[in-house]
Amino acid sequence: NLPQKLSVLFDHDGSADDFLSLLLLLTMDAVDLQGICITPADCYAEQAVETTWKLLQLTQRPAIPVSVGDCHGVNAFPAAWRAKPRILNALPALLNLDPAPTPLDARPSAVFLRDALAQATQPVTLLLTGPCTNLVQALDLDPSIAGNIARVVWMGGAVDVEGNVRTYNHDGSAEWNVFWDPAAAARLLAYQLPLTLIPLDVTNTVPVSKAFLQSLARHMAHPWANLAGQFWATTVDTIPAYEYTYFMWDVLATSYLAIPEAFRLERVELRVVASGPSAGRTQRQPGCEQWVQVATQVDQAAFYAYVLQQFTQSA
Ligand code: AGV
Ligand code: CA
Repeated sequence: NLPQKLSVLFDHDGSADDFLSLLLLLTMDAVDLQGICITPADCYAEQAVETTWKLLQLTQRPAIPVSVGDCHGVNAFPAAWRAKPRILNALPALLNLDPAPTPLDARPSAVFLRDALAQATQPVTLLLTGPCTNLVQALDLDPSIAGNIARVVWMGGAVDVEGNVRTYNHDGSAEWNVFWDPAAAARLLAYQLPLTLIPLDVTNTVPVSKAFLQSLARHMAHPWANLAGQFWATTVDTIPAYEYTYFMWDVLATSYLAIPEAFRLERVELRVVASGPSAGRTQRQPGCEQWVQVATQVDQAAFYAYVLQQFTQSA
């Protein structure tokens, strides 16, 4: 008997580390990627679709369906961040690939997700590396799909640490993926699915370090190491007005699918602040009965070693 693969649906929002997550996911032999949804949050959808398709071509997976979400966060990402990944499509490794090799799935991501989950023949793991709006819309369309969700793994939140939102009229306590659509996040928690959060508490411990990039660059003869190194190089000028460091955010959440044993989790009762100066804050609230698994620590060395191994393995 072959061990059963993990059936995965991936919803990303088009920032550089979302694509590094996609590349990492596509290197995982134990993952069967069923479809990709794009949330137009930390990206412009058109560019994000193009990069997604190009990565699927490079990794010889052209049949994986791609859909775009019909959703708008109440708190938009800075335009400079959204436009930034456009540079990825101009890198020599991607520039000459077909920008639109297949049609986009005609359904908005919420409908795509609902259908994919309704038709699933085994429980599906949802990996979210942007806001959770598409999934919440899908659950609203048909709450019974919850029965086919094995687990939701979401890069989002800041539980016992400061957030990373630095904007007018905000106290800085929220993480961006939650802040984009706080109401959706609040509803996701209320759905009480098996949910594992990979919040800033743990992503803060894994910066995109120069030492890591140097070890990757030593393997630049390998196509994935080369491409990943170039993607990360586009992030080193992160706008100082907001932050000084780019973190492994989404890549860490993605690695959880393959190396869960490297993480320490805590069961927490959590609520989301819906509005006001702390909008999007994820806060412990004993007694609220919204139980979530929160990653609080990771074995950093094991994580960096895993990513390096995946991007340097022979295809
Ligand atoms: O808050 C982290 C989330 C992750 O999903 N994103 C980036 C990752 O894809 C928002 C974000 C925070 N700081 C950023 C972000 C920055 N300096 N540039 C772009 N996006
Ligand atoms: Ca993201």
